[in-house]
Amino acid sequence: MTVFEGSFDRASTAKFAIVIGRFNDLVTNKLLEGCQDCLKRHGVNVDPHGNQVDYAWVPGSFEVALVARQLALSGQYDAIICLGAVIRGQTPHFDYVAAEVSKGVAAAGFQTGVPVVFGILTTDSMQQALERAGIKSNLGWNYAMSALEMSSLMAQLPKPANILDMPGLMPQLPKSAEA
Ligand code: INI
Repeated sequence: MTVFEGSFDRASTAKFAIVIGRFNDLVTNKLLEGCQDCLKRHGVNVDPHGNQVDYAWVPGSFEVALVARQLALSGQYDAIICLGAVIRGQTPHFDYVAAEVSKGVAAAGFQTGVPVVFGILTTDSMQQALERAGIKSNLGWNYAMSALEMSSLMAQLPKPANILDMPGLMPQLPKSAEA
């Protein structure tokens, strides 16, 4: 039998997209730096004008999953990395945004078969977020490692026997084409 395990040695040929929320960009820009640093040190050309990494900026974490799903459906990427920072405030808003982005990012991966990395910090304070975005460690690095590992692992796994088993990849007919 087989043991499937991702490696980090095909990084120079893989293609990635990074979706970044502008909300709390003090934090998300730092996550992006950590992410790019890791990819670069594994041989990925992170230049936005290069041919390995595309970047999509969205208003906030709530929008991240929609864009990640669309990018994944394009079939152009080996992994998508979602970066955002949801920080608890005085109202329940945090809970709604955090719940939707976590469900949405998971759904984007399930529906498309493309690894979609959950790089969304959910913290009680800006201090906690900054500590995870460079002051103590930078989780952007870890998110990039997950993308490298998962892109390699998915490339090794057996493909679905039938394209119909991947409903997310079925073309959507316009309403007017339905009988
Ligand atoms: N977006 C975030 O990324 N982090 C937050 O902490 C946040 N809070 O707390 O409001 C936030 N809100 C914006 C949201 O993601 C959407 O962009 C907005 O609601 C428009 O759809």
